[in-house]
Amino acid sequence: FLKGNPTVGIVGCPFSGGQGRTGVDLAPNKLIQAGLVEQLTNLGWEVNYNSQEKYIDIPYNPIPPSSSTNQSAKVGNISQDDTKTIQRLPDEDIGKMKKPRLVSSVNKLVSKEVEDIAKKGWLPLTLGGDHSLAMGTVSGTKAKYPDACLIWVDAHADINTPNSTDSGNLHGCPVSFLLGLEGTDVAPFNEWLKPCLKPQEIVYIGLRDVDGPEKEILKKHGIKAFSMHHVDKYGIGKVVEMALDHVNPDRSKPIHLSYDVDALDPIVAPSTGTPVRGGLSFREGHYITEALAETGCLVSVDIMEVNPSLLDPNSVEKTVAAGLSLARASLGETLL
Ligand code: HAR
Ligand code: MN
Ligand code: MN
Ligand code: MN
Repeated sequence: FLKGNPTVGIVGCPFSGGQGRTGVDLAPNKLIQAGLVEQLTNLGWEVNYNSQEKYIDIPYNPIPPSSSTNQSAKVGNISQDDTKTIQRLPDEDIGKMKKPRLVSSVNKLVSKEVEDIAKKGWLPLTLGGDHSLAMGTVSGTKAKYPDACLIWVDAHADINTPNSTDSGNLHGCPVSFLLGLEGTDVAPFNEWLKPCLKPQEIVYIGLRDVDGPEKEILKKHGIKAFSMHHVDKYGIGKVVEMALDHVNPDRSKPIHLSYDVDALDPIVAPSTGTPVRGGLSFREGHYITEALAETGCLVSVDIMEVNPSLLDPNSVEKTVAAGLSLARASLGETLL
């Protein structure tokens, strides 16, 4: 699906507005500083990202001006004025949704950026940031590849609607917006985000913390999900095969991989906002990315929810290293 030399466009999204903890916005720069660009270059990819010193592509968190002036200053197609506009938005809750205007406006930019990169024939690699950003990444991928399927690797289903959410955190809701479920046709999201995904086009791997209303939604819409129970029962090789058979039986459709690092066991990726025990081992987690790389169908990848501000330096190092190796494996490291 990709055109010309294998080329990746990194979309750094230092965004934490879809949930309550700061620090997840530090992940893109942390991953870049830890060597992501060099590592992907060594795999034979041409790597595009914004500027030598300012890796952040999508600026915006309402950060104090002192620390942020330079960091949030430039980037991509987004001017400082856009950033200020976004930061100035009054952002009262709408119903139960927290920071709806911020989440919506940031995702609108992310969607455009991912779409632009995909339309060049490049692979967008989005570095979160929290998982609300998948509203933008998946809709951007779908704009270029309308028949793309979505493989969602996560401890959580992130399919709450604005009505069903208990926390009000929008990182628990992106999938419902992509599907256009009841309650998602609301401003400001419906001003730019149209339902772009069908229930049979998504499959989950790694679930183990799904809310009651989310289980109802999954059942009602017949959405395929492989929980940790299924990983134990069948083994990860069979699970990935069954997941692909469901969304991509002929291995002919483009694949968007949205990877929440909390799918990994907290022993492997401890520094994340909502860790849940009993997750994927290091190898199981990487096997998924390797198997998807092997299909030759991957067109877009998200690495989400690394939070370098949580726990001790050793935990942060492990989690960042896991984010890096998942990115490399997704981009074909083990095929070499
Ligand atoms: N289901 C819960 C909610 O809606 C928890 C959301 C999960 N957190 C994430 N997303 N990291 O995968 O708030
Ligand atoms: Mn750009
Ligand atoms: Mn998630
Ligand atoms: Mn999660």
